[in-house]
Parts: sequence; structure tokens; C-alpha cells
Amino acid sequence: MRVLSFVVCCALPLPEIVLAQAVERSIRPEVRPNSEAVAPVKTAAVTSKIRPNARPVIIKKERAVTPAAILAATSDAGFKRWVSGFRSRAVSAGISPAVFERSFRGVQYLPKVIERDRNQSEFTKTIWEYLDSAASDTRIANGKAAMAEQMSKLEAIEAKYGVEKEVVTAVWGLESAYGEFRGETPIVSALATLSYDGRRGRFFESQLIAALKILQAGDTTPENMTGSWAGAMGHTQFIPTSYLDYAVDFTGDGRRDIWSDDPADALASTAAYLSRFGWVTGQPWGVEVKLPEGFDYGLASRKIKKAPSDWAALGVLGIDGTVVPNHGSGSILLPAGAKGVAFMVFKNFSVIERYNAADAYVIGVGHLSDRIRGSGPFKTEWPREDRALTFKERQQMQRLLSAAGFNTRGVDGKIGPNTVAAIRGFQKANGLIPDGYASLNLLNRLR
Ligand SMILES: [Ca+2]
Repeated sequence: MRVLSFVVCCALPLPEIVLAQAVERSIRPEVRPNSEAVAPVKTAAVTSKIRPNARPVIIKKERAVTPAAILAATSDAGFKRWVSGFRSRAVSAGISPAVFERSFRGVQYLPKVIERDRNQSEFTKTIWEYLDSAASDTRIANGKAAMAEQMSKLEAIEAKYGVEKEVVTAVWGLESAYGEFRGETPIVSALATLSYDGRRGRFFESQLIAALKILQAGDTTPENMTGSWAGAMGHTQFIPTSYLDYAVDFTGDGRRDIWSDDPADALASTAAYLSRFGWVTGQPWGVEVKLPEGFDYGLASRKIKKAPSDWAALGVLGIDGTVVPNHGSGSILLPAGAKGVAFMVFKNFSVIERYNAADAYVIGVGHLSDRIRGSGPFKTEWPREDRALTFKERQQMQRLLSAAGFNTRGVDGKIGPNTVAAIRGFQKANGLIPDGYASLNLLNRLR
């Protein structure tokens, strides 16, 4: 989980464009090991409540003398000095010296963590590439099996928190491949490394203090406290501050143990988290819809919400041609523009966003949960002939749009609301479908 409070994020690489579009509300952007594959993935920076894109903060290295036990356990002199300075801040924050010594015994600076942190921005995936993995046949089959294995616990969790077992299972599937990849990185070392590094030092130091509080409370031991390189832990990958705020002890043994092989506490913590942010029992995250000829693409905006019957009056129907059931008001979402799958998304879409605000992630969780429940694949094809734009191409698109009189308010390579608005403006002015989608065709047209 992420920052402010929250949570989690994914075992799958998130497409950068999608991420960028979603940024305001996310929680946390790091990517975790994938179940089927392997390659670590990258993640784009996402801001969130929980995990704000922390601003780089340089923590002053202090000069206090570090306890010998700690010095002996670490190697880099600058890191050791940082540990020494941090120790006094941790103690001021309420961590007992004994817990600090115990937690930092053997702590190490981990260069690989910094490599991962620096390597986050070149990777780009389209939404269909992401979903091919997020809801692959393997992940669906494994999800059905994992849900069956944990059925009694998941049913009890659903009864208590009102979050459907398929949804909790889907989060579990994306975050750790159903517990298979919970992360082996020692959390104290990883967070100390990232805190010392300073790029997002303030954020990671707050996570480190939270991790020490968890250890001080006795929920787990430093040896068992492992997770992803960026500090997300357990079956559903909570960051320490989210853990402190939202994790629950479902088994009743007095520990909120999200690290153990038994996933009960972690799965209940995920349900508690979604419930806390307004999960509506029985409401879908979204449904695939069919747009009519001549649809006003200006209506495809998360800001525009209408009852399904009002959408039907505009010609927007379920993919089976009938009026979408009344799940509450919904918005039209076109993650790949006018040529891809169209969705009507409801409040629960926003609730999943509290875990991770990337559209791809939310659709991934939602679609995987539907597939685990037995639904079929999307009926509409994605524009698979398209490829994702690179960071430089996105910057070039922003420069060209601005030069053409459609101001993107910056050239940051992220397709956010201003860029979408500029694309729509350009499309309208040129007789194109104003879907706001940043495609390669559009870039070529601008060139
Ligand atoms: Ca427990």
C-alpha cells in the first residue's frame, strides 16, 4: 500500500500512459513481480493519497556516532552515518532503543533497490498488453483454485466487510499472484536504503518509522518482515503506513499477520480497506458497453455521470444490446479511445482506485474478478495494431499540440487531463473522433 494511507499495488507493470491519466488519486505505484513472468516491471510514478509522488527530500546526514553493532552490520560509511542520525529520529518518534537495535541488526544498504527505483520510466505497455497478463488464462485458473482453497475464509470476510470474494481474490492475484510472490526483500534494509538515498527520502523515512512501529507492536519479526523493493508487504502488498491504518487481525490471534502463509489477515485487510473507502456490495466495478453511431465522445469523461437509463436514452447499451441494469450512476471510460473496449464504470471503480489509481490496474482487478466468477472475455477488440507511445513520443505530441494552439500546459510526457483536453481540441478542429486518445496515428498526423 501506499502512502497516506494506502495501499497497494501491483504485481503487474502498469502502463505508463494509463497511470499518468489516473494519477491524482492513486495510492501507490510500485510494481511487483509478476506471476507468470518474471521480468520485473516498472512502474510509473503515480501520486496518491497514499503514496504521493513524494518530492525529493534530501535528508541531512548527521554526524552522531552510531552504535557499534549497527556500524558492524553495515558497510557504506555514509549509510552508517545516516543510520546513526535516523536512530535519534526514530527514538523521538517513539521507537524504543531496544527495538531499533534489534530491527537494524544486520541492516544493509541495498544497491539493487536503488537500481529499481531509478529504472522506473522507460517501460511502456498498452492496456491490452497489461490486461493480457492481468487476466491471463493462467491467472484466472489460479484464481479459481486459490478462491476454492480459501473459500470458507473468503466467505467469512465477504460477510464481514461486504466485499465480494472474487474481488478480494483478484486483488490478491494481481498483488502477489495469490501469495506466490510476496517479495523477499528485507523491508527495513530496503526502506533504510531508500530513505538514505533521498530521492523520495521523506516518504520512505515515514514508511521506515511505520515499519519499526509494526515491529515494536510485535505483529512480526524483522526476519519475517520482507516484501517488495519499495516497501509493500504481504499477500496484498500493503506499505507500512497503510498497514498501520487499515490492516486487521482476522484470525483473532492478536497479530495482523499479512506475511504468513495463511492469507486470512491479508485478504481481510484488503476487504477492510475497500470497505473503508465505500465499497458498494453487489455493484460491478464497470461493464462493457456499446456506443451508438454518432456518439458524442465529449461525454466519455469520468466527470460526467449518468444513470444507465439516461445513457440508454443516448444510445449507450450493454454489450448484449440491452439497457445496463441500474447499478447507480456511471461514467463512460474509453481506455484505448474510440476503437477499443468501452466501459460504463460505477462507484466501485473509484474504490479500487484507492488501491492504485491507474485505469489499467482497476480494470485489471475488476475484469479478473469477473473472470474468476465465470464471465467471459470482453467482446470488443482492442486496437492491437497500435503500440504504446514512448516517453519521448508523448513529449513530442505535447510539444506539437501546444505549437498547434492546443495547450497541454507542460511537456512532461504524461497523458493527463490537460493533454487529453488538448488532443480532443485538435481532433475536433480536424474532423477526427474527439476521443482524447494519444495514439501513434494522432502523433503522425501532428507531425
Ligand atoms: Ca492474525
